[in-house]
Amino acid sequence: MEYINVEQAINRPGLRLVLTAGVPGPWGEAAKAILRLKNIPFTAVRQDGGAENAQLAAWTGQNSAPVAIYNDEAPRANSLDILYLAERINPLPALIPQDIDQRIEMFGLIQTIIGEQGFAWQRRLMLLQPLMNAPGREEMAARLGLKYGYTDEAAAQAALVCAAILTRLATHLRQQESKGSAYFVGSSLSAVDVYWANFAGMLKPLPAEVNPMPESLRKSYAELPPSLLQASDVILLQHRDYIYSRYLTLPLDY
Ligand SMILES: N[C@@H](CCC(=O)N[C@@H](CS)C(=O)NCC(=O)O)C(=O)O
Repeated sequence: MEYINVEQAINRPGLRLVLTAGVPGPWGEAAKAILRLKNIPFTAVRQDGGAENAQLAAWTGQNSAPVAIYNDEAPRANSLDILYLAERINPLPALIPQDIDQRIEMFGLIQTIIGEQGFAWQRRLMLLQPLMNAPGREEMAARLGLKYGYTDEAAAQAALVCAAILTRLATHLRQQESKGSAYFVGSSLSAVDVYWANFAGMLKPLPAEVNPMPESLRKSYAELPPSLLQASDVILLQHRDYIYSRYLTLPLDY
């Protein structure tokens, strides 16, 4: 993926999307997938994972990715704000259900996958644990740990929280399957399908042929404790593979 830097991006018109370069950050991958599904063009702007990203902080008030900046509107650093922006720029295909009950169901599921303390948040605490005292990684790990609430106690709990979430997501998909639907909500694609497809990589990354992520990162993702392996119902990855095959673009490009 070609990136411009923050300085080049600030005065550009249109949609700029700040993304972590070189790794498949699930929040960023999901934001890209949503924009691509809707055929919304964007300029990719570089963020360096775990680094200070001082210019990004000065521009957007925070230094994580993704951030969407649309013309001269305020930067959107929350994934759901980015989703709503995408729905506004191009309403079709709609990824937020019209039906209010389905909408409530969908946002609850999304928050459980991508939100603070959700699946990905907890999984990140697990991935940070071996880095906290790793030689040469201390500065990055300390920065990420501080930002995302790392404590040894939280990391020790994280696998069980993740497992409980995965079990619930799998139950949900099984219930949908019994009604003849391959989707999380109702009988068609919604944003939660796109999020889960992109976040399932934190359980099992897509293979190297379509996802050339750094080997060290792939190795750390592969070390799953028994509680997570047990909670990993095959339907979770079958859903991911189905959504990629029908709606999303491979190989990943970051
Ligand atoms: N608030 C964000 C989540 C942002 C987030 O967790 N970003 C991570 C993705 S791995 C990140 O940028 N990590 C690298 C860093 O903080 O430098 C959202 O709702 O989209």
